[in-house]
Amino acid sequence: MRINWRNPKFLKSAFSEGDFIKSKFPVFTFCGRSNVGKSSLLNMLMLNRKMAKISSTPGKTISINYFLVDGKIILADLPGYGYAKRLKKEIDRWKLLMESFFTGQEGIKENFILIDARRGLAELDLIMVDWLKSLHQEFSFVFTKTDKMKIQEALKGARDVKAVFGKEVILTSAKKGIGRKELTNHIEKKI
Ligand SMILES: Nc1nc2c(ncn2[C@@H]2O[C@H](COP(=O)(O)OP(=O)(O)OP(=O)(O)O)[C@@H](O)[C@H]2O)c(=O)[nH]1
Ligand SMILES: [Mg+2]
Repeated sequence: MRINWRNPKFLKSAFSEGDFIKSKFPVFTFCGRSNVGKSSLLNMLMLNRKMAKISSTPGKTISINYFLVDGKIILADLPGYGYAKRLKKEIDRWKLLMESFFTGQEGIKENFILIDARRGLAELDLIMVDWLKSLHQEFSFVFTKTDKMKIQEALKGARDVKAVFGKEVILTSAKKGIGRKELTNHIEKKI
């Protein structure tokens, strides 16, 4: 289905299960480490620099932000993990919210796990992968910030991920607008 990406709308922020969207629309999520570039990538997709908030204090709010695009699909900006300065009780809140989201949110079609292309998959990302698998959730990998490295290195990283997981990696840079078409095509093919 074709989507007009120029027609996004912020729906709401969810802080607990009661806030989840009762959706008849397919939901695509964006998850990954704090500061990996989730909100920036969403803004690249929606061609709007201000739609998803890019905060200067990473990992500050533990909420899920929903966007409706073209009245057809929902994109969910999930709270990041791995923020070093987070308190234990905040980590527990993150776990609780994520667990109830992945089991309780209707219509989740696919989850994009964003990985900083320079870092590759770290331990917490692997835990996320295992967790999504155990919940029978579909996922794909997206490399972010590829503008910060040589393209050959990013491609090698993507090949390494493919060798382990058997999945193609979508290479992106929100700064340079790289990978937008690939990502939008990927989503449009799924609905
Ligand atoms: N060079 C470069 N910087 C980027 C890119 N994407 C995001 N950034 C920067 O990385 C920082 C974090 O970006 P965000 O989009 O806020 O990351 P996030 O994953 O949403 O962070 P949290 O919501 O705090 O978990 C910001 O300073 C962005 O400007 C990119 O493609 N290239
Ligand atoms: Mg963010």
